[in-house]
Amino acid sequence: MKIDAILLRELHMPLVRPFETSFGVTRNRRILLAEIQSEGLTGWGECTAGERPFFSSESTDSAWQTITQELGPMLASAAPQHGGDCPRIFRQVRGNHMAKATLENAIWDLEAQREGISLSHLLGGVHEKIPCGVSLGIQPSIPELMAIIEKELAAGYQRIKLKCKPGWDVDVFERVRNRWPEIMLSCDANSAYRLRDVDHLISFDAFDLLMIEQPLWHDDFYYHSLLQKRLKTPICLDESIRNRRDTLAAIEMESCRIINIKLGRVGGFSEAIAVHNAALERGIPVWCGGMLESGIGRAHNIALATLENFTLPGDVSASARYWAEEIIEPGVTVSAAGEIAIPDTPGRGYEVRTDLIERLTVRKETIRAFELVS
Ligand code: OSB
Ligand code: MG
Repeated sequence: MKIDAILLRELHMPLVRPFETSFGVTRNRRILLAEIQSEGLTGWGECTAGERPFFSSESTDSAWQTITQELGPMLASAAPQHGGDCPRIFRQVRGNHMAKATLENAIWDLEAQREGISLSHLLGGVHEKIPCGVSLGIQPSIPELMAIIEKELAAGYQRIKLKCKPGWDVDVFERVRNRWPEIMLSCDANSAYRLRDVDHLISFDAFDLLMIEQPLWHDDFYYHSLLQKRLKTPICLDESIRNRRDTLAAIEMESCRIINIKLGRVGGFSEAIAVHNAALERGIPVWCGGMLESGIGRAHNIALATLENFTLPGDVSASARYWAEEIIEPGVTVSAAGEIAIPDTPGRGYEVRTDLIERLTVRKETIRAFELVS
């Protein structure tokens, strides 16, 4: 496909409520969207980098730089036939997975439109609906958390994930389990614990958690493997898994029994599919993580989660939980059974509200191909 134009924008979008993790609080998102024009079609991609480089080393500003200075010109100079061509086009740039995914995912969206099939179908998806859970941030008090859980369970969500850190863990789990002995419950530490906390982490086994997500260092496999040997509860890795090789290493070392796949963290749909397939072949279930995405990233997550081995409820939930105004139409909704129905229209399956996007845009830049030097 001939790339006619690449436009990168930054949008400011306030969350309907703050989201607190062990590494900080997010109130307002600074979201980058790539809009790629090709042969009369428009593909959209979203950057999942945080405002600060706390979840990973990327940030909104680092991704802006990498996309406008490096990846955008590389893509504009290439003629990708498939989304799967992007890793080769970007191969000289190390890391910067979230920046790469922003562009690669827009090409997959374009490709699905060109082929007249849904993005889910293009990816090889098999599920017609996906099970949904919610990720609940650290709250000012346990009663406030209990009220939120009550509301989300009433809405139908199939799994409750609690963000945790030292001081917001076992007391919270105990209160939640006493009130709801049967629910699917998990926790996510975002690397908040250290080896001195191993006995404390073992005490989490009393709460019948579905998994403990990323308890130790963000870049570790070895110490997670030692910890997993001592825990009954499965460890799920998020931050540590950057690609297929990491997936194989983690499974081989028994660092985890479950994997969270995030499109941005692994660099886009190609690598996400490779991680998925590696886990599937080794009997390790996966689920789709979230990064407080707007509708574009959410639509991409939904398509990804239709692949066969996405068997556990993901962190992909309704648009209204994050946004007063959503940039896709219709916004993502979740049924009373806690499921999202997969759209079957060509491409991402949700219309883009360009008027609203324009209103929320604080900067935009057109990216051109590298000048040819003679
Ligand atoms: O670790 O899964 C995480 C949000 C920001 C950064 C990291 C994480 C999260 C979430 C939120 O858990 C998931 C969502 O609702 O989008
Ligand atoms: Mg996580």
